[in-house]
Amino acid sequence: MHQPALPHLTGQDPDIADLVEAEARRQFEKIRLIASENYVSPAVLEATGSVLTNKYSEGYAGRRYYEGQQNVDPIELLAIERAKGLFGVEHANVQPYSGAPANLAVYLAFLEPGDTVMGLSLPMGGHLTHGWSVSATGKWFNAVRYGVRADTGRVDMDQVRDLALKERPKLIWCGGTAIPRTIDFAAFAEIARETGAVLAADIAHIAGLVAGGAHPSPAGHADVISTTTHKTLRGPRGAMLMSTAEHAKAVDRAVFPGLQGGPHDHTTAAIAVALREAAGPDFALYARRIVANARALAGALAERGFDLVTGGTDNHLILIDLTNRGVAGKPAAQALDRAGIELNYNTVPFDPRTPFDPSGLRIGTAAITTRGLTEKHMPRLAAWIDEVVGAHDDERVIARVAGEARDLLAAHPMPGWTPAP
Ligand code: DSN
Repeated sequence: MHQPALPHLTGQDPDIADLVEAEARRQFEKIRLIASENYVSPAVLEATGSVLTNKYSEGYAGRRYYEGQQNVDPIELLAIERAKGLFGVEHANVQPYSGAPANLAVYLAFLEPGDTVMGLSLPMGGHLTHGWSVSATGKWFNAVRYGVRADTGRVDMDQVRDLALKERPKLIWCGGTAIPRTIDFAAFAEIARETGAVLAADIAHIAGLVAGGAHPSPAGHADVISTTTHKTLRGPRGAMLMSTAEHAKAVDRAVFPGLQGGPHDHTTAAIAVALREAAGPDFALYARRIVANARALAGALAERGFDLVTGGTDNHLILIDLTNRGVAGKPAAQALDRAGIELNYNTVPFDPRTPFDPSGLRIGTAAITTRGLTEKHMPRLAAWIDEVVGAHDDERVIARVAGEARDLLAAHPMPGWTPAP
């Protein structure tokens, strides 16, 4: 049973309806550990599926290029006010379609083609749009990359400073997609100030933790903050850019008309709903539980001999280097998926293997925390991961674990869908 229900889809397009139903069941039955995913609330689903998808609203509230904005303007203004209140920022733009377009808008706001940008190298945990070579940001800008320390696996702040002093980037990114530790926004801000760079904090992964007070905030440190809205923040697929008042115009102009056309108003409404949820008292508890689960799972995995990058976690994310287990990330991730445990293979720092066949696994605890799993479940989860990684070609073990995982999750409701009685 979908909530909201899908009677028209089921009646009119059974092919798609069947696949949506199958996907809901898959999400219900799998232990979802992809660090960038979550389950949104029925209220967020309703807003996302509303008639707002029918509207065009190029421009900003009070300054649109289309008529009929009597309802869209207040929706977007509410989203903006909620973002500003939740993150303690002076300006918010809720129109970026997703994380990569949001980050591209940062380039457009602050850089000219060929200018120097500095970000965490992708295989060390950065993001494509922080200047990686295959991204437009690496092709159209002079990208220099910092890394993590070989001995700690943590961002090498000495290298960040030395590189910034040598290369004088116009823009410095902090944040990324596979960083298991707290980001020191104050230290990045000091380096940016010393070298005259704009500091952009990409908090896509940790936005929900920041909102819930479970991770320090970049507000007051970064000139601009970029985030998606669908990871730990538990909103719809979308993004936001936040900044100081000084940079508000540049950010807005870069998003529209610089990079995008009409905002996706249904997404804007769903972002507003998610931001209201994130401001509620339950969300701070949720954010703390995400971190508690990640710490408990990391501890249980380490006890079983897994080699964790940085030795553990401060946030929602765990990065496992499987080298000592004699199996690569991809076959391990595929076996775990068959065993009902969904995650992604990932590079680890200094990975001798390729990004498409790397040495690691990335785990995140946002979605399982939404399902109500707690620290007490983490040793069992670690045991399943251990068993499947050790027997990744033994389909009997894999099928047994898949059944056990299904049984565990049957007792934990999923927002947006319940199995037929
Ligand atoms: N693809 C996202 C992630 O999984 O981290 C980042 O864009």
